[in-house]
Amino acid sequence: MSSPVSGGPGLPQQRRLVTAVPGPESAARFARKKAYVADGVSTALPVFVAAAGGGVLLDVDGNSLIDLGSGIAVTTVGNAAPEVVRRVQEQVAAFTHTCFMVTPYDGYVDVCETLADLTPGDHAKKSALLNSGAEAVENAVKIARSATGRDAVAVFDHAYHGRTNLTMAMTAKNMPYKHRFGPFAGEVYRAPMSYPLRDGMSGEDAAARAIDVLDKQVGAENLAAVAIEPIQGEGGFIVPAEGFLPALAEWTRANGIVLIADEIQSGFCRTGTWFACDHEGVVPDLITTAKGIAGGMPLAAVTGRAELMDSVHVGGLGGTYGGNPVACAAALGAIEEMRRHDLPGRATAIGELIRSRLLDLADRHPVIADVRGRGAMMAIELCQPGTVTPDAARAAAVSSYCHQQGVVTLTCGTWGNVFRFLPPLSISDDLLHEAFDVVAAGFDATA
Ligand code: PLZ
Repeated sequence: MSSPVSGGPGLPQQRRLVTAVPGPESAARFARKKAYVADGVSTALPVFVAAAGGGVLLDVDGNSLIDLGSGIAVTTVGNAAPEVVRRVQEQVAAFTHTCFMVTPYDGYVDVCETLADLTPGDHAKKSALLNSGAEAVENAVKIARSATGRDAVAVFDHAYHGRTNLTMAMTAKNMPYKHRFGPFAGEVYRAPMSYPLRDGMSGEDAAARAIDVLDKQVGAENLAAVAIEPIQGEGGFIVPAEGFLPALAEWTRANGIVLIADEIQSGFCRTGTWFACDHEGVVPDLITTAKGIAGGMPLAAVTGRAELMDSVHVGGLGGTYGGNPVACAAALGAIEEMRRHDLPGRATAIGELIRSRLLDLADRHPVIADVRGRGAMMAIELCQPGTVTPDAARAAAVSSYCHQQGVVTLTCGTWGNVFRFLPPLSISDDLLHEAFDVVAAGFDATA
């Protein structure tokens, strides 16, 4: 209802509370949300945003909050990043849509060429552009099935791949993603994930365990694809033990199975490299990207070996909006920001700062059973002290404390007991320190 306020990095970079959080303006808007928006669409923090940029969100009450969520790992380059705004404005004034399947345009091809360059591996690559992460995963499975002539798809415990019918089947957690939404797509099989805190296994042993399950319960020759998040996102920021991903990649290669890396949450500089696969030199056959790719505009992609991508018949891939010109302009702007400001390097530095703050916190609070993650994708898992029994209530309590103090935090995990930190890479060290002071105070206040 209100007219937009300018955001971007020019917004005052501060935490400043002028009302309770949420304030009266947000509360009034939330009542309208209740009246007109389906209850199934929930919100983590009922604060309505007026502008955002750098490392802050400005709400309609005039509160300035520190952002440790980036809209779930989307505004990696910062909200309303200058190069995204500039290119979107230019594009939106030139034309907003033609449908690439009707009459093509440069932006789409530019994004595909850039993806071929940035994604892991030196082989010839091609891409198809879609609207959402789930749609990218669906298309990766279509391509893998078409290329192999096989049906089965393997996924992992704690996996999250989306909310469409096929991707619900691929997602592990029932509540809230799958409950009462079945029946689900068939030929999806689940293997045990490497979860160092809970299984204590080496990467090689955890891979052998997963491969044995797939071999015995599905059969390698029936598998079209193995889909995996190289660092699991919604499932709890689970970083598999070193060696797990390379062993899996070797097995899929030896058996003609398409390895799909779902880098929708971990990709585009988030973990300190362009893609999380880069940390162990894993080269997937197909990679799915979305979120951080376009600075907040809806865009997703499947990128992969040219011969796999081209196994699909002409006309077999597409969609009305996939690779929309405005979203492509945003992606080119976001990638320009990532290159210009060395955002992989910035993510590494942010990761070091966060890790040291979290290790310090873990020393003082035995409820923190694990500090993990890479780059600006960090988390702590909360358990009853001395055990691995999840403590979701504590995670919720600390998160709610942070929200009230003007720090936007998110939780995740199969048991809801993981506190995750995904700041925009445009955030300053000062704001990060201030945010972690608040997180620390949250642990003290709820002890
Ligand atoms: N694959 C690895 O992280 C999206 C989901 C939020 P879409 N994660 C955030 C929610 O509750 O809906 C995600 C992901 C990974 C796929 C997806 C799906 O991406 O763009 O949300 O469809």
